[in-house]
Amino acid sequence: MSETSARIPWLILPTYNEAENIGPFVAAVGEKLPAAARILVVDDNSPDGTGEIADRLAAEDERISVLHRSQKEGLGPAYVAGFREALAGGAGLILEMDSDFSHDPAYLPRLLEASRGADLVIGSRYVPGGGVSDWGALRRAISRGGSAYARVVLGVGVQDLTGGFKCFRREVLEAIDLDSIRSRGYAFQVEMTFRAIQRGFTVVEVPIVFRERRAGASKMSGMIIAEAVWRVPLLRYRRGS
Ligand SMILES: Nc1nc2c(ncn2[C@@H]2O[C@H](COP(=O)(O)OP(=O)(O)OP(=O)(O)O)[C@@H](O)[C@H]2O)c(=O)[nH]1
Ligand SMILES: [Mg+2]
Repeated sequence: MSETSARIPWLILPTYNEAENIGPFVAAVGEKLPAAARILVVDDNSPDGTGEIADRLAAEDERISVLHRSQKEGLGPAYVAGFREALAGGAGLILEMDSDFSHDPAYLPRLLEASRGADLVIGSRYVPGGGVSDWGALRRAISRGGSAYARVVLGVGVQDLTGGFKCFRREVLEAIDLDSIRSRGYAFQVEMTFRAIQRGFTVVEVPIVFRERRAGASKMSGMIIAEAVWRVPLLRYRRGS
C-alpha cells in the first residue's frame, strides 16, 4: 500500500434523528476532507427519516455510504459497526464526530494533520485553546467533572476523555478487540481512548471549541451518565483484548 492510500480517511457519522442536520453536515464535512476520503453514515433506523435522506445523498456522491441498523442501541454499537466497515474497506485513518454541528468540520484538517504524529488524535475541549461555547454551568460541570473523574480513576493524562471528535490510525482499531466493547454512551469514548493507551498507542489532544447542536434534540440521558459512572472503574480491570 502506498503512503497516500495507507492514509485514506473514513469519517464515521452516527445518526439518530438528525434529519435537519445530516444534509448540510455531510456537505460541510465533504468540503474539509481530502478528495479520496469516505463518509459513512451509521443510522439506527431513525423515525424522522434520516436514513432515507442519507441514502439519497449516497446515491448522488460515491464518497458517501450508509450503514442501516435496525434499532437504536446507543453510540457505542453504532461506532463499532462503522469501524468494522471502515477497516474492511481499507481505511488508513478512521475519524469519528457528532453529526449535529457540535463538532466544527473546520477542525478536520487539523485532526488529520496531527494524526501524522500520533496514533490517536482527540479534539479536546479541555486543553488551552479549547472550550465549550454555549453550555450552561450545569452541563459544563457534568462534562468537566466526568472527564476529571475518568482521568483520576483510570490514571491517564488525557484531559478530554468523554469527547467524540477523534481520529484513530487503523492499527489502533485493529489492536482493540471490538467484540468486547460493551459501552454505549459517553463511556464508549472513555473506553476507546483507555484501550488505546493500554495497548501503548500515542495520544495527542488538539484544541476544539464545542458548540450546541444546530437542530434536533439531544440524546443525552441520565442513563448515559450513570453508565459512565459505573463502567469507567471496570475498564481498569479488563484487558484490552
Ligand atoms: N446511530 C446512532 N447514533 C446516535 C445514537 N445516539 C446518539 N447518536 C448520534 O451521536 C451523535 C451525538 O449524540 P447527541 O444526541 O448529539 O448527544 P450529545 O452530543 O451527547 O448531546 P447534545 O450535545 O445535547 O447534542 C449525534 O450525531 C447523534 O445523532 C444511537 O443510539 N445510534
Ligand atoms: Mg450532540
